Amino acid sequence: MSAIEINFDGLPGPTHNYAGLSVGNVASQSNFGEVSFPRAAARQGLAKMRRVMELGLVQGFLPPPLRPAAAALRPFGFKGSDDEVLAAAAAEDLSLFRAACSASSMWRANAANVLAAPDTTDGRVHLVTANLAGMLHRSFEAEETYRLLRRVFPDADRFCIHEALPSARHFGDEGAANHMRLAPSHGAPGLNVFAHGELRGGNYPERQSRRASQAVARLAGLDAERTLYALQNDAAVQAGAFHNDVVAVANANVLLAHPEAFADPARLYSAMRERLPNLHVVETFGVNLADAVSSYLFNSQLVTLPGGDMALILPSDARENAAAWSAVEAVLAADNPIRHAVVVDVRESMRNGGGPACLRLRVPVDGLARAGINPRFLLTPERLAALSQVVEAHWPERIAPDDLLSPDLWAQARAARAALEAVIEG
Ligand code: SUG
Repeated sequence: MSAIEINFDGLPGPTHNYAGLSVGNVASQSNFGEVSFPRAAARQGLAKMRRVMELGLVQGFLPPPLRPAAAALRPFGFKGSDDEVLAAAAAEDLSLFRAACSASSMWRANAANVLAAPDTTDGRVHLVTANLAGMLHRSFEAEETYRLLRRVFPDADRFCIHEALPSARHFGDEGAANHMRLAPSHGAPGLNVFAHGELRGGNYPERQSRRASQAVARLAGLDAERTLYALQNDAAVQAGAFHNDVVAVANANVLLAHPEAFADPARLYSAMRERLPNLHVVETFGVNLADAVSSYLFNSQLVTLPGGDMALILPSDARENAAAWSAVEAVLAADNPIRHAVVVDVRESMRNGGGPACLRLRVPVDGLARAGINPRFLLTPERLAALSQVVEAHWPERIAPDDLLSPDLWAQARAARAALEAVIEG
């Protein structure tokens, strides 16, 4: 059946800031304490969504949850009004408070694993909410993400939304950022490749556990014959590839991966070729892991355009890195379906380690499933314009680290959320 893929982008929230919360994420660590620009972050996110729509693709969006999240702090014993909870947490446990302020839900590749209908036992699209157990601030996202996904995909005949796995390190699950689907086309049965880490004693945590990926496959009823598990390369994780989508991206029958992305690439690619004979593994040369991590070349979105060609939607950082850009030119000149390079500026997100691919959750749907999506979360030019207006009116221009402590900022974030909800429901 003919199917398309819809990218649902996370809208960067009004508290977007640089609190250095993610160990192993080089950008997040190195920009700790910098001034952030939430309005610019949201503008950049919306401009990317607009650019993808201009390519002729259907575009969805996912709103941010309320931050600071007083609700996430209450289980730790903080009591009173929301402002009292926030003020007490800021005074008693600043790092916990900062975790509750993060706008990290913008990186919706980490919202859930998405399993395409042709691959699941019951023929529905399955979304398994990610527990994001590896990072405290990200673990706060799971519950609301689950509720949001139910709201966006309400048609239970077409979609099955799963709650997150238990939130424990042994079941760490980072969602679609560590999952790749390869298939002759979006509507055909495909091969699901789950990339995962393991405890190897490195300085940087390995966030995705194989056990979690296996549970995801089980929950969705994936055919074991069409499911592969691939260990991430230790060197890539320790170079800052905290998610596999920092070093690899797949679309339909194309895999673009850094040569050092996986622990045993030869074995993985031959297992993939056995199941998908027309697989293109696109090689890149001359981009070392440090360049891959700083340019986010592999964190591009690889999309199929309506005419059938593929385009890479790259961060401007890849355009500015000589090694990365020569690799892009070589990829475009080589014999593979990737024909276009589209450069987008998502610098505010990049400074926290999130490129174009991190910002979106891809959902493959046929016509009936598409009709079952809540249209309020699909973009039209009008809805995009309305979102832009809310951002211009309510998102703070800049946040310096101490601003997070200000009740005025908390009030502004609440007003922004109310205005956004009014647009969504309006
Ligand atoms: O989980 N950064 C995110 C970036 C996620 C990128 N997503 C994908 N690769 N799919 C993370 O490390 C930084 C927040 C801070 O430092 O305030 C942060 O959470």
